[in-house]
Amino acid sequence: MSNEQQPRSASAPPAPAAAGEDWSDTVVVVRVYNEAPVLGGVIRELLDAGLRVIAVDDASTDTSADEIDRTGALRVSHPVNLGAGGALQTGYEAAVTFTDARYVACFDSDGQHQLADLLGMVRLIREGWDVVIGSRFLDGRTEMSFLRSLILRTASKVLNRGAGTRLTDAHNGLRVVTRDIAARVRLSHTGMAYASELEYFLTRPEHRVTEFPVHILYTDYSTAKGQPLLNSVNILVDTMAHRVSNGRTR
Ligand SMILES: Nc1nc2c(ncn2[C@@H]2O[C@H](COP(=O)(O)OP(=O)(O)O)[C@@H](O)[C@H]2O)c(=O)[nH]1
Ligand SMILES: [Mg+2]
Repeated sequence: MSNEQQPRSASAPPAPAAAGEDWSDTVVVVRVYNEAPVLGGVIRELLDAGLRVIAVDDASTDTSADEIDRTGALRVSHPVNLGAGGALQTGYEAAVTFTDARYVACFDSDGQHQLADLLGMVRLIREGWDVVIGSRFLDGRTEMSFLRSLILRTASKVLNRGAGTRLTDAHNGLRVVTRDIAARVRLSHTGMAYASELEYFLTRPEHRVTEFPVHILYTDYSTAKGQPLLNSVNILVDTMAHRVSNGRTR
């Protein structure tokens, strides 16, 4: 199978609410690091829609673990902070070990991701894709600074050149993958540097990969907590470094 991205058009209507649809084929990994003020609302919305949720508490020092338990979601806790990549690896392993879900999604606990986007991505992967990656650049809904946009677009170009893909947003945290793919992910980077490693794996030529337009909300809460522009710069540098050290040849 070839890696044929056919991004959903920018005019694709947002997915309607979950009402009546069965989402039990999907488990959502929600990584949590000190998100007590908002994570309850995020997880409850997913559970109320009928999705299964595994929350990975990455050794939070606030009351996040209690907040997770109050929602009734399955909680897996790290004894020490491993970073977003380590939390994702744990989440994928837990999803495959503890559920029989066909699809494994990843959703931020900081309120930046939208349920409607996730549901649209699940509908899309059911059509036969292996990987559906969210993109902030397929429509104009996500507002971000020119500089952040430039850096993220450049990182995507670097990845595309190395991986032979045509992604518009290579570092979007909202992703849905098949169970088989989730079972084969082996991240060696645990911190934010995991992103390039993951994208190179997800976009391997044998995987059927596509994008779906998503709206990332840069709320006061999430920006205050830490979406520094430096993150985007790190992503770009890391993507280049990863390409140099792992440069895939297709
Ligand atoms: N920043 C950060 N986030 C973590 C960590 N462990 C788990 N997470 C969670 O991983 C998700 C992504 O982190 P976030 O800072 O929002 O990164 P971004 O939105 O991808 O730029 C959030 O739900 C965090 O709560 C960690 O050590 N650092
Ligand atoms: Mg986030």
